[in-house]
Amino acid sequence: MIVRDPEVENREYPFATLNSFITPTAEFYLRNHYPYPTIDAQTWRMTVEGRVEQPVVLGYAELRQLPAETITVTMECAGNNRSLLTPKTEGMQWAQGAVGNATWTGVPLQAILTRAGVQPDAIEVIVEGTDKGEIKEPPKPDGEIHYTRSLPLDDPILTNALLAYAMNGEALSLAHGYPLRLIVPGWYGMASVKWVTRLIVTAKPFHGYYQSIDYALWERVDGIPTRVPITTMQTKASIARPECQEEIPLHTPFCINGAAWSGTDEIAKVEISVDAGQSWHPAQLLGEPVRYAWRLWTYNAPPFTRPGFYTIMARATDTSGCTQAMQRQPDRENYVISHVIPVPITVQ
Ligand SMILES: Nc1nc2c(c(=O)[nH]1)N[C@H]1C(S)=C(S)[C@@H](COP(=O)(O)O)O[C@H]1N2
Ligand SMILES: [Mo]
Repeated sequence: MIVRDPEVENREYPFATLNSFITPTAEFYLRNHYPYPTIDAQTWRMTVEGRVEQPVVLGYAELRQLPAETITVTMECAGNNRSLLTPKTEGMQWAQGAVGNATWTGVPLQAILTRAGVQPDAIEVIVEGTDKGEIKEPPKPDGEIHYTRSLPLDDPILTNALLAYAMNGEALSLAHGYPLRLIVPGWYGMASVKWVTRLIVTAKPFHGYYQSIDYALWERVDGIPTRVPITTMQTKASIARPECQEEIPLHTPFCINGAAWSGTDEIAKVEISVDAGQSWHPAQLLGEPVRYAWRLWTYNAPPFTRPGFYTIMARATDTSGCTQAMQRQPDRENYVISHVIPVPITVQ
């Protein structure tokens, strides 16, 4: 694992080593804003409050007895690939490994909300984590805050959101949110709140720090830049090997491999270019499509016959026909990095 922060545990997967559909838990990236909270499963409770018919309080043992579901979900941090942006931007300087694919087991969020009974005027559910701390850079509220995000109640994604207590068939580790974390399939990782203690059903749009200041971006509405929370993962292919600056032997066939994912659709195709985007060739998609999970792919490249510097690229197209852009949209600032990223290699 590559460590990205000496103070709070933040580390990423060395993406070049990608070789399995499921990311082993020990290799799954970690994104933490605050030190780990102290959790005692005996006394831990999750409450459901706000615009509900009856507030609900659930303990760990009780939650684990409710009807459960298991889903395979690829989670990518909205800042993944940030270190490859020029000019440099603020934030954790992730390379390619702030992404992973795991199975998650838990109770559908919807089932818990139904149990509490959502009042007719409710529009969002706020999900609060136990972890807390002080924001360092302004604009910031005074004092400590908890990591908190909300989900709109009318978004179709709500029916797939899971309150998970297990990851890859084992009890969730503290680092990944023990005892309970939200998993929002198809959305960037910031929505999947760890160490969940409180669900607040609300009749007003939520504008917490991690909703409207951080993990938000500019979207043009009638031409006006408007602040909106980051949600759906954009369609993207990422090259594992060759790595940036890798040396490829002359006159030798070589393999290009990686993964591709999309928050809304399945991956329809991945195309490869070994000539800086002049010509594109289809990669082979491995395995079967799994909704909300990435698709591994591989491409057997013909040998280079002349030494020199080359640029390889991969671009994904999803089943609704959307292909990754070649250029970055500047409105996205330091988040949602989904344009085609060139990988320079040397052939000798
Ligand atoms: N409570 C809490 N939940 C959180 C975070 C956090 O710092 N605190 N980080 C979020 C972000 S930005 C990401 S990308 C994912 C990372 O999940 P992981 O550490 O299990 O990989 O958790 C999200 N949920
Ligand atoms: Mo993230």
